[in-house]
Amino acid sequence: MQVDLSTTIAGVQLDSYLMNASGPKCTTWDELEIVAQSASAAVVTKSCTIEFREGNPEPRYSDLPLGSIPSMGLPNLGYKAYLEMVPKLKALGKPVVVSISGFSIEDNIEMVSAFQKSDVDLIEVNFSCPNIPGKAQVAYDFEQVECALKALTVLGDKPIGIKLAPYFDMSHFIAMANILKKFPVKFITCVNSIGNTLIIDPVTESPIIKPKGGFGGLCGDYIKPIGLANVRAFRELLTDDIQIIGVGGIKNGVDAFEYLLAGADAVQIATCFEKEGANCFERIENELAAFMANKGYKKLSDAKGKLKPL
Ligand code: RRO
Repeated sequence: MQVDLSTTIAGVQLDSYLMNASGPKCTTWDELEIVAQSASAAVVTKSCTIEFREGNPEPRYSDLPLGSIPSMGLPNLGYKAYLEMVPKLKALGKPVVVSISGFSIEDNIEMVSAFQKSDVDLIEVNFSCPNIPGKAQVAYDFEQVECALKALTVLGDKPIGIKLAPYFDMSHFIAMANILKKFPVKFITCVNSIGNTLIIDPVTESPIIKPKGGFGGLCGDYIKPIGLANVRAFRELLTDDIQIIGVGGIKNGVDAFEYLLAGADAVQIATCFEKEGANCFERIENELAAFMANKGYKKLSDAKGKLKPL
């Protein structure tokens, strides 16, 4: 039985439910071209800043048995390079999602304004990079989120979404949902890595990555229950005009299905793409289709948000 995994985010048609996450292997033209040629439903860029950034000192990424811990520090080509790439990226035939991550509201206004005038399909504003020394995650400062959304949602008609940090308290889900409802935000992407986690190597007696004394963003299997809870909580608190892209620990079709039950409209893959390469999109898509077919589901909406209460 064929299962239809097509979806839409803010009116943008996606041929499947899976795409790459802003993060691994999406910084350079060559990397983005590989994503475009894979089964990823869209091409999502690495978060960009006003200027080119080298990023944090190495070692700044480590694989872990159940995931990874990056502290890349936003290495990217600078937003103008991505702006120039947009027509070429679009010519590869897939929706293009640009991720921006300014260091101030002014930075984000400059970048959102520029991409509003481009041909990108969606703009994802990253409020949750945990790995810049001395910079707090905007997503944990509700007042700042509100100020930023006020400024960023009036700059044009292209749909804007925001990439959220993981939240761990019901009061925070409620506070953030109430802010989101005040603005024409079209989607949220949750969750970013769990910031400021520490992995210690007991043999060397050192952290395993260098930046921030070893504090980095935890990714992969470790964070799947947190990602699922964030998607679920926001799905229950928000109205349907704000869609949800789930991310966190998806490495097979069953993981992707669990995010669907929690209420995700689409999902993004980070660590698994980093570890396995671009074949992961087709593999996970096939696994999801097979798992759903086995249950008799024909399309995403048959299961979307339909987590059954115990
Ligand atoms: O570049 C990074 O270190 C990074 C970013 Br921008 C982010 O949003 N999340 C993350 O775990 N790492």
